[in-house]
Amino acid sequence: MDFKLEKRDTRSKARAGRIITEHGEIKTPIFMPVGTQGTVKAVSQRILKDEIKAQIILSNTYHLYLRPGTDILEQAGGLHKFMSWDLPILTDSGGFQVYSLTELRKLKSDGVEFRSHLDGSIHYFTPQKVIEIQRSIGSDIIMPLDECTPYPCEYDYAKKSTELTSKWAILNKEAFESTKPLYGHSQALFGIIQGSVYKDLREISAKDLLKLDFDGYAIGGLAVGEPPEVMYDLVDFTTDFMPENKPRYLMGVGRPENILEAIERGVDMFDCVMPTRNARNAYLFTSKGVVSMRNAAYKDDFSPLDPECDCYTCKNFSKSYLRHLFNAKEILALELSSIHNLTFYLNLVKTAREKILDGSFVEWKNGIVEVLSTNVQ
Ligand code: PRF
Ligand code: ZN
Repeated sequence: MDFKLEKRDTRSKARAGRIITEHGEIKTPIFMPVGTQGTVKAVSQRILKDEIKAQIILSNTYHLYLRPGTDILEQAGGLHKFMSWDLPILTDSGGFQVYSLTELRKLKSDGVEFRSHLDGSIHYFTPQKVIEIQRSIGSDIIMPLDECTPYPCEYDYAKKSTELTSKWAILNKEAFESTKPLYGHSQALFGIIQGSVYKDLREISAKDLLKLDFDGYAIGGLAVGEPPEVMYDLVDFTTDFMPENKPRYLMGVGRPENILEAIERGVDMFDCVMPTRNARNAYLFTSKGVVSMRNAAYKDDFSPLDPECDCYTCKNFSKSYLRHLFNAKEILALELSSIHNLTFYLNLVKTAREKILDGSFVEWKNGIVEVLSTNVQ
C-alpha cells in the first residue's frame, strides 16, 4: 500500500490524497460503506460499485470469524472472491465489536475472552489471532486488536487501557510481520491511537504507535458518546502527532457534519453505519437536512427526494413512492434508501476533496455544516 499526499489546504489541516492498493486507488478524503458480514446491507456489489461508486468497503473480523468462519473464507479464496468485490476492503479487528456486541467478556493482559452473540460459544481474541483471521479474510487494510475505552472513562482506567493497546500494538505488528498474505495481494497494517478524552494519553499513545511504523494510523475511542466539540478538539490535537505521509482514519464517524469537521482537522478516512442504518429506518440525508420518509406530508409529493442528488433513487422515484414503500413494508424501500444515503455520503467526501483541491474547502464546509444541522422532516 502506498499513500500520496496531493494537496494540503492552506487555511485548514484538510488534505487530499490517494491510497494505492493492489485492488485499486482510493481518493481521499473517503467514506467507507460498512459491510459487516461481507455485504453492505440491502445493496448489491454491482450497485455499490457502478451506481454508488464506493471505492473501498469496511468489513468485520469478529462477524466473519464467527460466521462463515475462516475455513470457508480460505476455501473461497478470501473475502474479495467470496463476495465478488474486487475493490479494496478494510477489516476492523473485532476488538470494538467484542465490546459493543458481547455480553460476557473477560479482558486479560494478552487478549479478550468473549461469548459469541450468535450461539453463546466462548472464544479468545489475541493480537496474533486477529492478524491470522485477517490473513484468512485477505483484506487490503488490517486493523490491530485494541481496547476502545467507553465514555465517560476514569483517567486511571484510560491510562491502563491505553498502555494495554500500546503493548498489543507491538504484538499485532510482530504477528503481522511473521505471517504472509494468502492470496497473492499484499496487505497493510494500521495502528489505532487510543487515550479516551485525555490529551496526555492521546500523545503517549500516538508516540508509542509511531515507533512501530504502521502503514497508516487510526484514531479510535471517539464517537462513543462524548459531545461533538470534545471529539473535534481531540481529533485536532491527535492529528498533529500523526505522520503527514500516511493515511489517517477516524473510526466509526459519523454524521455528515462530523465528517466535514474531522476532514478540516486533517482526517482522510471514515466509516459509519449511519447512512445504511438510518436508510433502513426511513431517515434520509439530503442537501437540505434529514428527512423522515414516514412523514405523512410526502403522501402526494411526487418530487424527487433530493433534486440535487444524482443517485438512481432520486433520478427515478418520488417521495410519495418511497413513503408508500416504507408504509407497505416493501423491501425495495431499504435498497432505494440505502443507495441514496450512501450516494449522499460519497458525494459529500468527493465534493470535500474537490474543494480542498481548488482551495475553497473552509467556506464550503461552513456553509454545508450550517444547512446540515437543520432538520427538514
Ligand atoms: N477501535 C476499533 N474499532 C472501532 C473503534 C475503536 O476505537 C471505534 C470508535 N468509535 C469504532 N470502531 N478497533
Ligand atoms: Zn439520491
